[in-house]
Amino acid sequence: MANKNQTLGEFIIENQNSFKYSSGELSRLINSIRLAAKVVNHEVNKAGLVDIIGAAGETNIQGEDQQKLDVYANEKFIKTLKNRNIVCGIASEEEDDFITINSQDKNNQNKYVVLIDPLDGSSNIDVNVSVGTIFSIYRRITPIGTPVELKDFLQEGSKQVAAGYVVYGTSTMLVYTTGDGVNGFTLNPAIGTFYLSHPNMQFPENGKIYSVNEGNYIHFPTGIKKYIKYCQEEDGDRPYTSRYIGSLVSDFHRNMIKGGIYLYPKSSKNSNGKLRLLYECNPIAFLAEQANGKASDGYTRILDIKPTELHQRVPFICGSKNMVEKCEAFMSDFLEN
Ligand code: P6P
Repeated sequence: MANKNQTLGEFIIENQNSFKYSSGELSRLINSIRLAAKVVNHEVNKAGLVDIIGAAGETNIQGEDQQKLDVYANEKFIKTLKNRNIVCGIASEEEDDFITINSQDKNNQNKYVVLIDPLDGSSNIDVNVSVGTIFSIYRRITPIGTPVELKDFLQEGSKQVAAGYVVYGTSTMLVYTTGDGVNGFTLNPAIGTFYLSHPNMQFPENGKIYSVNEGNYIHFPTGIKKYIKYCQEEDGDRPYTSRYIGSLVSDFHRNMIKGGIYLYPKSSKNSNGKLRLLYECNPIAFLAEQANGKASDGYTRILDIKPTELHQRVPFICGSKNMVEKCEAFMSDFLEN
């Protein structure tokens, strides 16, 4: 039972035994993410003060200008996970390929792999808009003690053992699930401690917020266009309110608390949408379902999609269950050829 104001450390210990694989390693893994989140939070909060924002002059595998804070966050999470010697492999949006940890150590009994988007929404950094870190954790499927393989990362989202995000906003929060509900912890920066501020987070089944980049409207499939017009019609509790921050973690976090739907559909510009299945959509979808919400690509449950590539993109519709199902109904009524 969650009691408010419990620290994250106390919560992890108290709930460790409820986790079916409870061996303490996952607790140590969540603790290492907690540490990295505090270190990155410190840099994010002073990004405007030192010459750490602005492009690092390089582009990442996504072909996007790599902001220095992207590089910093990526390095910090990878270093923290490596130093704690808890995982056997890491995949990151900022790394072309997955990283093998301690493959030469025959005594390496590490059984978890972590996939991260170290700083999602990084285009918001130099305009002081909130950004986030997203993480996804699986048990490896290849033999313990051997080098990790790509198949350890290409597991369906339904196989995740834990997932969560850090949102660096007006306050910094760590929100995660191990498959037994979603709990949110707020950082007290004065003492560097996360406190349980949002126990058992649940999506309202209905909401009044829709989050989509309407600048892409003309490129959307017909079903999405029809759903957006439905959101804008006067009827019952509509029109809805449009809120789009341009940071998945922030839009998702607000919608989970207030009720709403987030859409990043495919379009004539992006045939599979923009968001990455493994370290954006799967962890967010796991959280959504654990919070009584829903996540699909418009037709298929996100957590059922069998990944084929580390950085593959999928269309993403996620949020309050009734809103997602209404959008899916429009998608099926206007099936695209
Ligand atoms: P657009 C940030 O780059 C991100 O991956 C999500 O956090 C965000 O919701 C989306 O892309 C914004 O993309 O094309 O609307 O700017």
